[in-house]
Amino acid sequence: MSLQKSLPRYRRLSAATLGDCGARAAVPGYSRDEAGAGIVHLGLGAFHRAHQAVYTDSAMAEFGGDWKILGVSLRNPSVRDRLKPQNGLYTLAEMNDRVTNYRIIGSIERVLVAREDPRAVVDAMCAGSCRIVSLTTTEKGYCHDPATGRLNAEHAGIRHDRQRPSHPVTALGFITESLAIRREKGLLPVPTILCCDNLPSNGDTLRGLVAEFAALRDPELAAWIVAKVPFPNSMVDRIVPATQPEDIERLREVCGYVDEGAVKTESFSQWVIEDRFASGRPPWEAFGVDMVEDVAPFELAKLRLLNGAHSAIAYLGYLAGYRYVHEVIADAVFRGYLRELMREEIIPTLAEPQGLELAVYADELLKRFANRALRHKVQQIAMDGSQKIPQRWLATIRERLRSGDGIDGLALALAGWIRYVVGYDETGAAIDVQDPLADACKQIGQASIRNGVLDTQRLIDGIFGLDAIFAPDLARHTSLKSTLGHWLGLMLAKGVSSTLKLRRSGR
Ligand code: CS2
Repeated sequence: MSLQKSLPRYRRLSAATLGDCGARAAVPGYSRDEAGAGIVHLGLGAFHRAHQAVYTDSAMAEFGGDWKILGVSLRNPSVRDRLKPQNGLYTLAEMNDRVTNYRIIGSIERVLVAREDPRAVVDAMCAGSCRIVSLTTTEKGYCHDPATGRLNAEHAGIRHDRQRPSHPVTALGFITESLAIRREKGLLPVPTILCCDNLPSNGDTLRGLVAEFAALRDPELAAWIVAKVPFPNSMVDRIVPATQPEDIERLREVCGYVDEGAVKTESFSQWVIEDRFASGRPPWEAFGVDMVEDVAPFELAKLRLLNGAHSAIAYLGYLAGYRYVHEVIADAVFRGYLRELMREEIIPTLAEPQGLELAVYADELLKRFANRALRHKVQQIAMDGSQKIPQRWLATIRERLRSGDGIDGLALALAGWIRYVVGYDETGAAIDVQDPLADACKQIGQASIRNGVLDTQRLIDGIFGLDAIFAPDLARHTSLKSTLGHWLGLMLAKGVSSTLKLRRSGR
């Protein structure tokens, strides 16, 4: 008997096999063929599939409605290639240290790849059925300067979209082109543009960027967009590590089918949205979504505490030799540092959101980070730090410096990022730094070597010269720079773990 014949054959998840696949996983509780599409989503990564698509799946199961999602990958065809043979179906694995629950999600109708056919995406965004355009393109997808929140007019994608507005490549280009067509032809309904990325005041920021970009083409279009199209702010929260081949393998073993589009996540999920929709929305609030008037307190708490701690874990943890978030949290010295960072430096800058006690929230975060089943790689969080640290750390640092409060722990994290982006670790091995500014940072690192030794003040001055990240008030702040110099010097001399231990014993 050949090996091929002796192996059990596994079916691939699809509309045709759904009935059989559902033996071990929950299946969509509605007829997918009867539901129409109502949402176009730009940036169909794992996060969207583990968050908004799940809430929308629940809403359609309970209340019906034409809210299926037309997913758009802006560049990479990989999600489309995985989901197409599965008719858009995929499995959500919710994992904690004891159990994993599997559920098949049916809310994605199909996937378009913008780079292959940009006009098909514009048409979908202009369709009468499209009532919401939502986005998770990650921080760098907004083509802006994180230090100011303003458009980066020199961005290659923006330059392209100005020259060829009918065939855009950026999210800003697609939104502007589709709204220009709606305005010109009087096409209804007016869609709501719902930003779901971890940006400060994400809806307002996106509206400002779209208006800036549209004004380059036609100031009246920009004014129309600002007057007519709502861009509610939202706070999204769910930890979604990238799916690994072993996750797909495990799903096959447990559930008995192959799913190339599976995503894994924790059981926790949160979504807070400002309830300003022009043309309806799914009844998400029936599934735990908070519809509020003002998202700001929730969003600041989440960005500064969860994402701020996450980035500290990523850079300091990586340098200390850890590869997964749960490993960093299992180290008592790191845990102590993070707890203190949140309680002593971050929480005092925050207004308490209604119904959320921040000290309890911070402790809960440490428990979420300790989830071993997720195997969340620190390198995933470390990615694109230049786009993340302004809202995660720098805003907090600025506020504390203004009010004369200490920034010791935050400066240590920032020193960790600077140490990391230089591009080699504590053993001298190269770090795979994934960041739009990776080359610039590496060059600054190299230019800071004097007689074979890294000159920390030169390095700090060079990095603070990156004005897309550091506004002039921080770049000029001498005491911040000297605190950073202290931590960087210690990290280079003794390593990150010893630096954290020395700091603890000195307190
Ligand atoms: C993480 C976030 O990769 C990162 O930068 O900090 O993706 C984080 O897991 C989510 O924001 C959690 O809601």
